[in-house]
Amino acid sequence: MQRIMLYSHPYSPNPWKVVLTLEELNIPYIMKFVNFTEVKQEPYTLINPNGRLPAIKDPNRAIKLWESGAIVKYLIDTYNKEHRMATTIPHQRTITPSNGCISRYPARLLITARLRDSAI
Ligand SMILES: N[C@@H](CCC(=O)N[C@@H](CS)C(=O)NCC(=O)O)C(=O)O
Repeated sequence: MQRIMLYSHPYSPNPWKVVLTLEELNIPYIMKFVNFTEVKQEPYTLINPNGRLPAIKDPNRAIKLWESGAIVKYLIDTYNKEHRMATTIPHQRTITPSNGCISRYPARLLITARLRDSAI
């Protein structure tokens, strides 16, 4: 598998949701930091026309993608082969926020336990 390119910034939160997802799913990646002064101009806007971080390029599927929630969903849908993250139980998938990757980590276990306790 070729490494995914993640465009990121050390001090902004949204790219780190993607990092957590890549790490959790053991997806190989390279992280490139982009200065905020460069996000609204080419070449970065050729990757993300919205001029915001994060964005990814996945050479395995020839895909460019932006919006952290969309990226997290794409990575899970594409690479979550061992179900390390999102639950496979349909009603719990519905309740787990689709763009809140944080909730898929230890908090997911908490949510699952609470759902079981409250018998939703
Ligand atoms: N909804 C977007 C928000 C992206 C966003 O606002 N990114 C910030 C950094 S966390 C950014 O790029 N700011 C620079 C700018 O808007 O010029 C996402 O979740 O990816």
